[in-house]
Amino acid sequence: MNYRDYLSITPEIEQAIAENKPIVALESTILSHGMPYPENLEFAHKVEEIVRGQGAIPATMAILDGKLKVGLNAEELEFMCNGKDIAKASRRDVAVYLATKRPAATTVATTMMIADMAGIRIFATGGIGGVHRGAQETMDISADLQELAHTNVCVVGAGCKSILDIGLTLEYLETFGVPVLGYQTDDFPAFYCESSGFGVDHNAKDAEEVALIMKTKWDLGLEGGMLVGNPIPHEYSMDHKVIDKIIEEALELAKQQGIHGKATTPFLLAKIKELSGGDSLASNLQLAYNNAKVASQIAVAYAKIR
Ligand code: PSU
Ligand code: MN
Repeated sequence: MNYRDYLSITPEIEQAIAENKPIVALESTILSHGMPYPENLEFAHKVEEIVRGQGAIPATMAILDGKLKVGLNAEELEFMCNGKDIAKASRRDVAVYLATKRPAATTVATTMMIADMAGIRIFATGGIGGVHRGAQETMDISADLQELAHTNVCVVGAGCKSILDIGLTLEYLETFGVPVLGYQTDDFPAFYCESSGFGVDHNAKDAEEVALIMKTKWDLGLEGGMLVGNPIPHEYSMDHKVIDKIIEEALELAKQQGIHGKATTPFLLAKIKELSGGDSLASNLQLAYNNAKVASQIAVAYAKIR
């Protein structure tokens, strides 16, 4: 068997791949471990509608029934949003969950992996994982960053949350040769906030420019992904001071409770939501919709020139 035997691609997406139509990969960890039910289900459908509205085809990924699923039907989306015991699959977990047929949600890393296997080059997410604060001691660095280093997929996200050390995350991406573009901004976005105070390599003026940079990179045989930092729309951007205080509190709770490993990110996300009384969820939804829109525009532009 080879990797293709593990892929289960919907007929619509299979045809779109064959005809070089624009496709946007979407992750499922944001559904299973990043948002409460039923808001996550409403989000899952709406984000797919936004992609379609821009003339692209959505491909939400998951690991189900021992298959790498590319595109989920309504029943599968419902399961990813409300099912019991859904694991979180990063790169190291993929073989385990396939072989043991355990249902699992895909992170940025595994969504990139599956997209690459299927030949999908653009992916919209909320925010990426990165170098955690205190990583000098804990060595907690998300596998998302190594995936960006090696896998040829362009990820559109609202930067990363300041649960991470944003400066070190950007240093890591530089070391591994990952282009970091701002989408119509000079400043790397900080998820809930439009800006982080850290600069990007290049301010991309539009979707066509991002698509051309993707094509040029891969024409050159430069392996690895790209990160497009797309800021949260101004009207939904949260106050730095407010969100930073909440994040500090969440980090302190994680420390007190001895949370570590793959539980860290979901724990922090849930606490932030709890402590912010739902404001952060509203912002999270809006930034993810905006990423889906921009990623779709990039996918349309890329399909024209690839
Ligand atoms: N950051 C968020 N929301 C998320 C995640 C990260 O603001 O939903 C999810 C993504 O799926 C990301 C994963 O790929 O968490 C990273 O987990 P870890 O830090 O364990 O690698
Ligand atoms: Mn980690």
